[in-house]
Amino acid sequence: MALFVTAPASAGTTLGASAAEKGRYFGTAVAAYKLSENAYTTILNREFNMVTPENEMKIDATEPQQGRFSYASSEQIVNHARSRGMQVRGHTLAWHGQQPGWMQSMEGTALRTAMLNHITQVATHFKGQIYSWDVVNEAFADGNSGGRRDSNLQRTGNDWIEAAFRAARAADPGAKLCYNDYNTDNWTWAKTQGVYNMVRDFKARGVPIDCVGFQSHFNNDSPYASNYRTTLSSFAALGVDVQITELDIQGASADTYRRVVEDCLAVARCNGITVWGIRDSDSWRASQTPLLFNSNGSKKPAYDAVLAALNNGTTPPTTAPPTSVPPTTAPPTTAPPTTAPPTTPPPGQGGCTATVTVNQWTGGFVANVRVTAGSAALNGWTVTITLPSGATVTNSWSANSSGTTGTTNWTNVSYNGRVGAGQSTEFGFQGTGTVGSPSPTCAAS
Ligand code: 9MR
Repeated sequence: MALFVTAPASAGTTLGASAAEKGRYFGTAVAAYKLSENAYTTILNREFNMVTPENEMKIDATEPQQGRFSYASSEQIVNHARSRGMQVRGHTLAWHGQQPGWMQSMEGTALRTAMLNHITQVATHFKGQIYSWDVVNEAFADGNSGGRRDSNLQRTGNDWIEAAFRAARAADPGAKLCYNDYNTDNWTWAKTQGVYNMVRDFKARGVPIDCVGFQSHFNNDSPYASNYRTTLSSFAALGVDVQITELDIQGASADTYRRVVEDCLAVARCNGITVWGIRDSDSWRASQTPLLFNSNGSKKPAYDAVLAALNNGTTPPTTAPPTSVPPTTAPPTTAPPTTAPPTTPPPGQGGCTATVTVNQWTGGFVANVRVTAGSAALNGWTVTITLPSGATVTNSWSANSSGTTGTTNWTNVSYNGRVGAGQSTEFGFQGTGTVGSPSPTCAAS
């Protein structure tokens, strides 16, 4: 008797096709000088439907001398991709890194003008050919400040990022405009919260931002964390798309790659995933063997895990789903009522619970609070948290607070008051001092 194992009819056999069946793309960074290498383009053309020039669209490549633009290698990649039905992510219009010498020595108004001109020229040149632009790259500082990185661009004024986005929108209104960064994958990290607050502010003030890129270079210093899905869904809840833009994983754990794919598939506004190179030998960190293909071009276990995850994923609902945190209430110990309960209790009557996750460092903290509706939908909620003396809230998101010290009441904002039965939403705050392990209470309203 013969046994046949058949894939579901809809299962794709390549990364790009399988991602497309889930309404997403699967991309890679591409180096122009490798396009003449057959082994490289064979994999590229077979597997991927999104391409990011690895270095060719950076400022030093596209404007090597001020006012003299150079597009040969970037056009080579764009033409290779688009002639084969692949789309292109543009990377990057404004960055402290890889500036040409003339820009490195600039400051102030002259630099601001030069930056805006660069954005206008390059985005106009590629107008209509770019799926999404990394308009600004890596503008936030590492560590616990949650603030901006110092650079000559930052020193032109804190509004340099929004000025960059406005110039990009004017030049190519059809491209999605992204802010892109690394070490912003872990929801509890101050840098993540800093970027989150900027995006929330941009959305509130109408700055034209459409997406946030999460580079997702995972390694021993910046490992994948299980709250990654919370990061993606929290940003998406601000009204932006999210994209995984430079994925590589030290050691290429198949399990971690699978989880990253599942996290993207679980968030409706996660548009797709780009890995930062094809073969391990193509990686900027080749010694970490972080990619999906061996240096000889063969598929690694991580490749199989990614393909399987893409094929098993289900189409998510159009609103961001709750992340998979188990319910915090214990199951009832009493026997169920003998009469059938109402199937749809009125809003709020099922109560709510709240849990808090704290990231504490010397002198400061970030607290993330998850509000979970009970057996009925919430129309609004209030969470009460008592802060120990010495702890002071300096900043918060996705809730309004009654105060900054002592007993604080946190109520929903307009877009997160409605929570379906058994569903969750999140808010958070940052502060100085030591917050300990608060025990929040939740009341439905
Ligand atoms: O992969 C890129 C490598 O070839 C360059 O030498 C390097 C120089 O800055 O940039 C690498 O790509 C970076 C990307 O542009 C932004 N995020 C971090 C990437 C890895 O350094």
